[in-house]
Amino acid sequence: MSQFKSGFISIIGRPNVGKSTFLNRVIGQKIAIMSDKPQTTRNKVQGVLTMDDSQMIFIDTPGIHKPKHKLGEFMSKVSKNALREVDAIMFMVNAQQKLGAGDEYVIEMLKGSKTPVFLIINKIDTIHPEEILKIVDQYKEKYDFAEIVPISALQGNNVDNLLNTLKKYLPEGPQYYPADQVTDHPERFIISELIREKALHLTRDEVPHSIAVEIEKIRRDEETDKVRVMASIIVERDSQKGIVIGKRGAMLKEIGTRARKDIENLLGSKVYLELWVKVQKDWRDRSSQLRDYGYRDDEY
Ligand SMILES: Nc1nc2c(ncn2[C@@H]2O[C@H](COP(=O)(O)OP(=O)(O)OP(=O)(O)O)[C@@H](O)[C@H]2O)c(=O)[nH]1
Ligand SMILES: [Mg+2]
Repeated sequence: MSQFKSGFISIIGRPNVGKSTFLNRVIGQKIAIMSDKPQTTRNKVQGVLTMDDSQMIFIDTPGIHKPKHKLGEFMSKVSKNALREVDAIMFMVNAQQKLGAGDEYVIEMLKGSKTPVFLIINKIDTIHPEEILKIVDQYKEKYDFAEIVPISALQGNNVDNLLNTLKKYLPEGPQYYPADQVTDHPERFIISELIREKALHLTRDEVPHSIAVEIEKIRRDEETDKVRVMASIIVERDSQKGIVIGKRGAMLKEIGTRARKDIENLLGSKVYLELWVKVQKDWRDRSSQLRDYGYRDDEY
């Protein structure tokens, strides 16, 4: 029998290319939040895929962009750090987007790395198959990729093939995590992210980027088996607070209803969710508040 294989695989690329969508698809569970807004992912999120003959640990990272504040700098560090000490790197691009300065920047980061880099052309469901070859040619000129794999993370096209190819690049190794563990993050983190996701989906412009979520309390009521979650949505200005609360609280109620459904799915029990909105002026540029909201420099 062949030996068990295991290893770490980083997923990097510009914002919005579908990194978290891919992670959730292969893990078969929502552990990383997704949205059509750029810069959705802010922390490193590890997803563990255990099979009979292998264990792949995927590392989802924040989309690489030019930081405009301390939060952006933190995100950028997280992404860069994820390139170290992994067995393979998936550089994901969006088939709909032209190879631009953002991709060139990522390619520069990859130069000098000894780790095999896969070019993943995602969202192929949105283009004509003939276009794929053109994209492949453009990227081939820029870097010597170990493999080039077109996929649709949303629809699942070619994802199994990608997993089989990745497996070939993994060394023989131990099973790092128990087979039933899908992520390294505690439930508390995922719950706060699910709330942030709903707030992201329902707001626009600068508001989604200005939101953080802080869990105040999670308590299971032994008698009813209901879980009570108390959380605050943090924004940067009073005007944003007004938007997140909405007319007669309608927006906050909608965020709560949507988040509660996802949290119930995650926990497998009924949830009672209480949300507040707080203003912390310019929190994205304040080190101590970044730490409070889970963007800690020592945790990437
Ligand atoms: N049509 C199509 N849309 C996709 C595909 N993969 C992801 N998307 C969409 O692209 C958007 C961004 O997806 P995410 O998974 O949040 O992207 P990301 O790369 O993690 O983004 P950041 O966390 O901001 O860096 C969402 O609206 C997804 O539904 C795909 O294969 N096809
Ligand atoms: Mg993401």
